[in-house]
Amino acid sequence: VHVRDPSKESETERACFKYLDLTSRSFAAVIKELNPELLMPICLFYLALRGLDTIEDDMTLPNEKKIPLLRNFDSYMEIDGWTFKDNGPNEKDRELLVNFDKVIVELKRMKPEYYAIVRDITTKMGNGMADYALNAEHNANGVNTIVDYELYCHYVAGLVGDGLTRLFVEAKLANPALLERPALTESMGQFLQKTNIIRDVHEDFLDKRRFWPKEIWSKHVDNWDDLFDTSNPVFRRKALECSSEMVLNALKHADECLFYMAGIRDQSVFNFVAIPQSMAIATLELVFRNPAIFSSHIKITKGDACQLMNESTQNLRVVCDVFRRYLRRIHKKNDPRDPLYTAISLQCSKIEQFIESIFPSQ
Ligand code: PS7
Ligand code: MN
Ligand code: MN
Ligand code: MN
Ligand code: MN
Ligand code: MN
Repeated sequence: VHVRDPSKESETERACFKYLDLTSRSFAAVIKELNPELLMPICLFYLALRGLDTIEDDMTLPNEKKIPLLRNFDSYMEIDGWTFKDNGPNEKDRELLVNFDKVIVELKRMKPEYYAIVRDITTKMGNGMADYALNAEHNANGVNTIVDYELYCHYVAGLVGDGLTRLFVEAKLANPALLERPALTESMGQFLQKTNIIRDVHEDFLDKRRFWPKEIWSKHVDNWDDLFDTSNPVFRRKALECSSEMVLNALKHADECLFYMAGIRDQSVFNFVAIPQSMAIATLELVFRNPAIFSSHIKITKGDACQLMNESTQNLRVVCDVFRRYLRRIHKKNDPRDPLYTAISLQCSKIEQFIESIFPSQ
């Protein structure tokens, strides 16, 4: 196992690891365990995208400032000494942008093949975030159709998957055939991002941001705010039914995620991709038919996270067992009074059968 030696690192390299720790909850640990060939490139890829997301998430920045920053971020990250100090005081990741010049020094030291991938994804994500911010201004701060919802998830997560897959293949740590199956990569990002959007619905509501598509919620309530009116029992039931539809929509990516992971050839890369996916299926089970999502920020327990870490650092069979376990729990929690009861039940069976076909439980 590879261990970092901070005494052999440059000052800017140490700074990058410091901002990685400061800005990420779950990713810091898995990035630091990566194969040394990809450790620094993926750390820098993460910091570039985290910088972009810190601008996107800052609701104190007016769109006339935010949009050009997002669109030009790929050029700014090539300017020696560039920093950004205008994030609102509450923006938890503002320190990263205040010290971004140190990240830029390291970006310039990357292998050109890796840097080209990082730059390409940063360009595309920044423009996608800008399109969304502009569009939100005209649509009561949110997305309308399921197509728009999935396009947003593509910009902020599908593209990350694309960049990571190209890095894995370039480093010869994944099967190049993955590059010919972009739908599998897209599902990896969509599954993580959709789960995050379902779980964070209350936090985003407080920030006046809405990612749940109107095409879904309007089938359940007339006004978006009704979902958060926990004093009304009818709205409480409607909100749960609406969240069931969001969970069902996310579940359609699960089988392709398992398929993608079969293409990974390096243990450290496997751990890096499998841990977030296991956390996502467990989070999906936690949010399913859980009214607390509309009034608080919920998270899986430390104990469960710990067990998932151990299980996801073994092999695909064990990760499939994790998926099977949480799918059975979703299946059991499903309520016959839910209008989507049958659809959810069928979807769970379908994924369980897919797992059975690759790893029969004899
Ligand atoms: C480059 C490792 C592995 C093929 C910063 C990993 C926010 C869910 O709600 O902070 O803002 O607090 O928990 C990560 C596919 C992206 C998608 C995306 C970059 C998986 C900026 C992660 C992560 C592709 C946009 C969680 C998508 O953020 O959310 C690297 C394969 C960043 C991955 C955002 C979200 C990540 C996310 P919140 P988080
Ligand atoms: Mn964001
Ligand atoms: Mn964010
Ligand atoms: Mn957030
Ligand atoms: Mn979120
Ligand atoms: Mn969050």
